[in-house]
Amino acid sequence: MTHTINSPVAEAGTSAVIDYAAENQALRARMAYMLEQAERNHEIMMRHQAFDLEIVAATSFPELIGSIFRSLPIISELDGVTLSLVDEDADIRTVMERLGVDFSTFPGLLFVTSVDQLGLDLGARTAAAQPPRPVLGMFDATRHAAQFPQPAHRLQSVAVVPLLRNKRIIGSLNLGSIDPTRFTPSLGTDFVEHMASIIAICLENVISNEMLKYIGLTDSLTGVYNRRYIDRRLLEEISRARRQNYDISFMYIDIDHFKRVNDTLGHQGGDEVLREVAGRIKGELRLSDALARFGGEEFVVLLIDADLDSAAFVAERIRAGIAASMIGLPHGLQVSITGSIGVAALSGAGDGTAEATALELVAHADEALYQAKSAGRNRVVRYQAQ
Ligand code: GH3
Ligand code: MG
Ligand code: MG
Repeated sequence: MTHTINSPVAEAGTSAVIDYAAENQALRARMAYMLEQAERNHEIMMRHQAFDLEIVAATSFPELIGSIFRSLPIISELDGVTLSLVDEDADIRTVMERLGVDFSTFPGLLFVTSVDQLGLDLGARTAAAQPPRPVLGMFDATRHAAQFPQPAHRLQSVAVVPLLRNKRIIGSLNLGSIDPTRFTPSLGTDFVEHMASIIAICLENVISNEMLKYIGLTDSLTGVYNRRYIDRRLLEEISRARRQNYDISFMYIDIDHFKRVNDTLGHQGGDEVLREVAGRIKGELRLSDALARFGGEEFVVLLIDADLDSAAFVAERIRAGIAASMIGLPHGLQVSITGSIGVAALSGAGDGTAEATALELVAHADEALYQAKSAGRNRVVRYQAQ
């Protein structure tokens, strides 16, 4: 059905013929398109909400980073996602490594030592300066080499989004697409900024949690584990050793005549010696072994999958290492140190609770240490059941 009507155009002097059926069809198509868009937007929003929940729930650094790299490219349909973290003194990196984070599993995680390396437009950085905005535009292999060192795809456009916490720049979220129109300088950035703000909060949260965890488990003087860590680890390892039927051994190391060291070198000199001894012990151990300072000038080592013979062998190496050379101190001072070591082992099965077994193992090593002291110091004694 075709009608002639006076349309605004017609008022201008011409008349238009409107095909209602065609108009109807066009409107329907438009409606269907809008519905499709609305559904798509809704779906994107739902995916992002699920992503937000996922990253907020992450309790550890690797879990958070893993979630970001796994989920973000999918939900945001991106072809490259990397994360740069500002880590001035490599504290974050060091602590995460000490906590066992394997960085090789996160090739997209990049560390920089200063905010200037993030590729953001920092402008005049006065105290009142506005926080930097995301930088969107064409991908440039030279300019973006730092943010995308090994892009898996031929990126065409990128967004470098600052990660801000209380106006402090903690890093940047780097998004890449093979679509040249995906990130253009004129594009609104509310959405990526919102996403970056959630990621920044989660990052700061897990990083401070991991730092606290680390501080709670390490000895601040020497950087080796503390007693709390070993107490916990011993229980885990005893249970595992029983399930998997292997031996674990325990070493109690005490520096000989340490009071004299303190008396002659002062407490600070004594502290220096403790750090050096911790380093020498560590140098003789495997990655799976755990070294802790139990307090004072006493160290313990938990050896995994080591029977009494092999533990005594390692102990002898440690003893020799401590005594081998003088320890250098500031002002050209040098001191010669020895240590006594008691070793005990727990073989295979065994009964009793893990707690009772742990106490017994430590007590046995302590008893052997006592014998080493009585027998003249600077020696290794193995615990022998009476
Ligand atoms: P022994 O050969 O019998 O082990 O003799 P010792 O002098 O080492 O005896 P003991 O274990 O009783 O002395 C430990 C000393 O370690 C006492 C204390 O002054 C000192 N000490 C404990 N904690 C620290 C510390 O954190 N730093 C320093 N510098 N000294 C410490
Ligand atoms: Mg002692
Ligand atoms: Mg001592």
